[in-house]
This record gives sequence, structure tokens and C-alpha cells, in this order.
Amino acid sequence: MAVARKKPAPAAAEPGAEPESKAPILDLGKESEIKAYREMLLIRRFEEKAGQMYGMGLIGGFCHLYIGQEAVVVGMQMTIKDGDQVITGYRDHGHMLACGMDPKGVMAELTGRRGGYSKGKGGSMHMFSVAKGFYGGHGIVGAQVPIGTGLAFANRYRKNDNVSLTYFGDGAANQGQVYESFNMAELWKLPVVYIIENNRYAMGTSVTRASAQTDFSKRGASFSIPGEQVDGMDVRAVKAAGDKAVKWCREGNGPFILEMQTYRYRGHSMSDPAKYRTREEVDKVRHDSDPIEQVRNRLLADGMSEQELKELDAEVREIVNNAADFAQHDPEPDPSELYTDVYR
Ligand SMILES: Cc1ncc(C[n+]2csc(CCOP(=O)(O)OP(=O)(O)O)c2C)c(N)n1
Ligand SMILES: [Mg+2]
Repeated sequence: MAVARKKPAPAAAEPGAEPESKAPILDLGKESEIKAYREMLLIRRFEEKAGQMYGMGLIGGFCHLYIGQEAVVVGMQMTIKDGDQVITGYRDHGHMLACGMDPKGVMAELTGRRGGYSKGKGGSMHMFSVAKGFYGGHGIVGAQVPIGTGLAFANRYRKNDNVSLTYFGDGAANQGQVYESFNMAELWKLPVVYIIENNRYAMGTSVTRASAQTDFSKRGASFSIPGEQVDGMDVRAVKAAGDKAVKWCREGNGPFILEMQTYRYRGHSMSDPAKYRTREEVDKVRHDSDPIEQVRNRLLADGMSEQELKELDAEVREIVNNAADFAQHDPEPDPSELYTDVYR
């Protein structure tokens, strides 16, 4: 490909070079722990509220909640800088909030109101904010992988040092377009971190039933893309692995794969009764490795008081309540909007 030949990767590692061994888990420090706690809590409370509003009939259409997976997106967001890009599938509210998008605009999109990020015409799976580096929001499983690879291509082409964080699920990881993207990304040394959120299920199908290779960090092996398995329930582990992967990409070494081992507590979408797994299985993960509880316990051990944590919780609840209020009172789009933003 002409462009790639004209613009060889800057400061690329020697062919066959390997990144150092698995990223060690480091303490984040109190300030970052509080930040991570607050952001994960915002996602959790936002999603709980969205679930309630869906149950009340205030939100229609598809709605896939991210509850349980919060440490992945919050930890990764702590590794990137302005100008980097984030793209994901339909389980996307957490990614938007982590990117700094306004909870009011996200919630109002869920209720189909004018002040929503897509003017109330896109819904849960179709929101974007170039200003915040968020490129969707994609309902077609795996579709974001070539697009995220294209974002990385644009970074190379423009000779900036930005990185694309391209998220997808364990189910999406079995799609052909993912491997076409891997090939191009490694061939052209594109700065893309492929983040496979292995939440153990693709709709009602468990990873072991659907995947021949369940170690997703190895999925780039035939393209020589390095990968790492990460405890996606521990925000510190996510941050440590993310720092390493982002640095690898930013320095021109090509793509990196992170398999985030995580879990979704809710059904695939709001309409899924989740009969393919037991309540005990969900309760065990919640009890043993909830990402928010882990940070909460460390903060308490570090001397933060219950009262301080309660205040933080109240602050987050207020943000979410305001968003829910806005999303119920903002007007619906004007009928004249029916024919705008559509391709004919
Ligand atoms: C091309 C395509 N095939 C099938 C579907 C239906 N579908 C929606 S989500 C999903 C499962 C994807 O699971 P995974 O990638 O593990 O993501 P998760 O939902 O667990 O976050 C399927 C098959 C779709 N939206 N697009
Ligand atoms: Mg999955």
C-alpha cells in the first residue's frame, strides 16, 4: 500500500521485537483511586437509572447495560490523552461517560429527546462526540473494529502520535473482519489498542461454547500482534496493562491486544432474562471481585471515611438524577427532523 511505504512507522521496534513481560499491577495513588471510584460509580448509577427508566417504559428500543465491566473503560481512559480516539459496540454508555460526555445528553438520547447526542434520533447504540474523542456506538457486531483501525490509520497518515482504543466483545472476536483489520494494522504498524472485553458471554452463548481459542490475547498471534490477558475487574491492572499497550502503539510499534477478563451482571440487553446462567454465578462474581467494591475497600483501608464515600455517592446520584430529569422533560424532536440526517 503506497501510503504505508511512503510513511514508515517512526521509531518502530526491530522486526520481531516483543514488549516486556506482563505489566505489573501498581498502586494508583489515592487521588487516582478516588477518580477511578467516582467514574466507575457514575457509570454504575447511570446504568441502574437507565435500567429503571427502561422498566418504566421511558426508554424504548435496544439498551445494553455495562454494569460489572466499569473498571475496563475507566482504567483504559486513564492511559490516554487528548486527540486519542475511543470506539466500541452497542454496550456503550460507560465508554461515553468515561470519555467525558455529558450524562444529560446520553440519557436524553436514550429517551429520544432533542437534547440527546443524536438529537433523540439515534438511541442507545448510536451516539458520537468527536469533541470528546468518542466515535460510537455501533450496533453491528464487530463493525467498529475496521473503523477503529481506520482511525489509527488516520493518525499514522497525519503523522500525529494519537492512538485508537478499539473495544469489542468476545463474541465479536470470532468475526472475519476483525482478522482483516489485524492484518492491516500489523502490516502498516497502526497505533491501535484492540481491547477485547471478554465478559464470558455473547448474548446467551458462553465463551467456551463458541470459541475454539478462549485465550483472546493470542488472537493476533498469526499476525505477530502482541497481547496480554488482564484482570478487567481490577482498575489498577487495567491501567497498568493499558499504559504499556498505549506506549507500544504511540511509539510506532503497531497494534497491541488486551483481553480484559470481565463480567456483565445484567442480561445481554434489557429484554434478556439470562436463563443461560445461574444467579449463583452472578452473585459469586459480584461478591468476590466487584470492580467498585475493590476500590472502595482500598480507600477505606487507606483512611477514607464512610462519610466521605457517602458524600461522593450522593454527588454522583445527583448528577444521574439531574440527567434523568432532563431526559424526561426535554421535548421530543420536532417532526421536521424526521427528514434530516438521513441518507436517501
Ligand atoms: C453482524 C451481527 N450479527 C449478529 C448480531 C446480533 N448480536 C448482537 S450482540 C451479539 C453478541 C455479541 O457478543 P460480544 O461480542 O461478546 O459482546 P457483549 O454483548 O458480550 O458485550 C449478537 C450476536 C449483530 N448485532 N450483528
Ligand atoms: Mg461478550
